[in-house]
Amino acid sequence: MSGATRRRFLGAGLRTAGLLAVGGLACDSNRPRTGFLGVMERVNERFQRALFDPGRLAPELSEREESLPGDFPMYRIGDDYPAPPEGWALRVGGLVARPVTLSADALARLPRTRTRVRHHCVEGWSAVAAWDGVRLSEIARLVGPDPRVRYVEFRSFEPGYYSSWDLESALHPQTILAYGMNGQPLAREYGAPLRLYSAVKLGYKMVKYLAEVSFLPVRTGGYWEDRGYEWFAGV
Ligand SMILES: Nc1nc2c(c(=O)[nH]1)N[C@H]1C(S)=C(S)[C@@H](COP(=O)(O)O)O[C@H]1N2
Ligand SMILES: [Mo]
Repeated sequence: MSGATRRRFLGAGLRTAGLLAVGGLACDSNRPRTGFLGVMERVNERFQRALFDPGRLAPELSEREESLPGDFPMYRIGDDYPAPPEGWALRVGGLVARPVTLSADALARLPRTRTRVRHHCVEGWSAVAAWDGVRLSEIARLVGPDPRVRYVEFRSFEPGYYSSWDLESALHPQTILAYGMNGQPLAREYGAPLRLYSAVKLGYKMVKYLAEVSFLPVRTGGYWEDRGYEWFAGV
């Protein structure tokens, strides 16, 4: 078995374990991270963190492989697309040396990158788009996380939606804050003015309608994670 195949094989096994845990959560949905399941979830994080190779890049696809307009599903918890609050700007903070607030203009002035990789939703669909934005590692460089930081939390201005990531996945070169899609400004449906996008996580980890990024020493949860979905959710 090649390293990559073995990694995928183990990942699938761990994800199956995660799904079994989801079944069990229905009994105890108020306290999904305590007791036996909480312990299992921590073990899972340890395994997946050890398996994650921060230097391994997901294949960048060609323009020919982009999903046709209209074929990239819009998946969301709400019935409508939330509008950004007046004077929207991204807050970046937590345990950092230099917290900042970045307007759309300030973000556009930071080094720009494009990533075109396959998106995988836990529901089973996948699609491809080209995403333009700023690497999260660039944002980290700006704010200077404390050495104790191990997690990054992403909060949406869509009420209730958030997620938290391991630091290594957040700093992966194909993890970006995206403000453009397929050469156009990001549309409302896909998370305007700014969303998280990454080659290394499942869809539900990619918070749309971003309001705040926090570098933290402790792990928090997420909208779907708090409902029993696997926390690490690597691809
Ligand atoms: N704010 C917010 N972010 C979100 C969601 C959501 O409902 N609200 N859905 C997640 C899920 S499950 C997926 S698969 C992707 C879908 O992104 P898309 O609508 O651009 O396809 O966004 C993720 N980020
Ligand atoms: Mo999803």
